[in-house]
Amino acid sequence: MKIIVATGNADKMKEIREILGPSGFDICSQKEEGLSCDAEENGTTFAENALIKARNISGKYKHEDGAVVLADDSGLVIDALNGEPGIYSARYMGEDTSYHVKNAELIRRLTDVPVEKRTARFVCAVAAVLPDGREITAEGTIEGKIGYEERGENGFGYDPIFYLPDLSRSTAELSREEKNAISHRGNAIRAMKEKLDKIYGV
Ligand code: ITT
Repeated sequence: MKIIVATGNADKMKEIREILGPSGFDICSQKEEGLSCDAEENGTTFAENALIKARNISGKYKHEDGAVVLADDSGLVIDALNGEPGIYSARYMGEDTSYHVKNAELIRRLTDVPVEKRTARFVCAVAAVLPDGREITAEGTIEGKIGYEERGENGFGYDPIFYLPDLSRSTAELSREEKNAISHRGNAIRAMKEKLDKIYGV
């Protein structure tokens, strides 16, 4: 069975490929299939937005053999900012604003917030639309705290300010394998893979 990953984010695509690893599925990106998502992400939850993206690409894939279309909607939820940027994580301060600027602004907004109240989590909802139209979702999270400065060069997006107290490192200071083993995306994709393995007897 082919899995088409409905994301335009190359960093996410790379992580999803690594997390799925060698499997009974043939994994391709939407780009490799010449497809792109033009649906508005107007859902109110991560899961709704993941389903919107998966349905959009599934509706455009016309091959007889069919494919599972998998989409990831994710973001950073900061408790002291009432959950911001949340489902608006990619759009926060504008899609074209650099993450260096976005991260600096989030740190600035937390200036007076003490360490115990800087709790945050990355959330990832993964949705799959199967060739027969069935829809499945899975979710994963990772808990951490917003740091006082950017740290680390790995990962992408908000990783440099997402600090893991137990490891004394940001997720941008983890290796790819270390991040995937504990991340929101790792947890969500592994939960989804279990469901797909059951359905397809892989
Ligand atoms: P697609 O919709 O095409 O998949 P996107 O980047 O627009 O790509 P989202 O709407 O799901 O994806 O936005 C997720 C944003 O949340 C992403 O751009 C990052 O800013 C942030 N984010 C998600 N996972 C992250 C991670 O593992 N590390 C750092 N930031 C992350």
